[in-house]
Amino acid sequence: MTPVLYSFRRCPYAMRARWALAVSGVQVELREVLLKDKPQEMLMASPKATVPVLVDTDGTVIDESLDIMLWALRQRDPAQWLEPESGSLGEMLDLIGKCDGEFKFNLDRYKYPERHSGANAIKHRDAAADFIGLLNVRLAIHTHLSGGTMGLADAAIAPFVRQFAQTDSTWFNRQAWPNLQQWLRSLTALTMFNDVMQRPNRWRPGDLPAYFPALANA
Ligand SMILES: N[C@@H](CCC(=O)N[C@@H](CS)C(=O)NCC(=O)O)C(=O)O
Repeated sequence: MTPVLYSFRRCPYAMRARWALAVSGVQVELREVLLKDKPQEMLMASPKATVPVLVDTDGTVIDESLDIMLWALRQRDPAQWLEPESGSLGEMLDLIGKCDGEFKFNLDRYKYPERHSGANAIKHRDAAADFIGLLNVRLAIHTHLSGGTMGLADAAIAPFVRQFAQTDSTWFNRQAWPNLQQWLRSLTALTMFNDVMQRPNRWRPGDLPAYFPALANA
């Protein structure tokens, strides 16, 4: 039996969960869903109805992306994502909390002002930019958010910074955040990120299982 992950390719929360699975090598059966037409199997496991959702072999359900990352990395952590070179795991979790809290709030209103009763996109872009500036300062010290190699915080935060960058890439590229821009370019150029962003077919009950990450010798 293999744990099941309900996922949506373009969701930044699902991306970071897949990234941790990819680096840990903990394999799941990947079920790609449509947010507009979520399968009953997923809704029964997690009525909260957000992706990603992990259903473990013993039936345990984990429906928060960060918890899925920790679940995978606590089983296998060959790249030591949970052992930052600089700072502590607690400090990484605090930084991720800032991303998921205030930064995500402003990102949503910058990206989709029409979905938030006509929020002022520029005001929210500039508020979100405070967090980007903070990351840029951290990245002047090390190439990654918690040292010289990639860790949990990089994978947990980069999918959201990528969304921020893509909202108006011309504007983003003009900003003076050289360390942050380089960090984002290098992370998204990784082969592993490419694997995380593979386009799966939509899952339907009865399909043959699609495993993620793919086994090297499969
Ligand atoms: N806190 C959750 C948030 C997950 C989340 O909000 N995912 C979005 C997609 S990116 C979702 O499923 N939204 C419900 C919907 O669009 O129907 C986590 O970290 O897993």
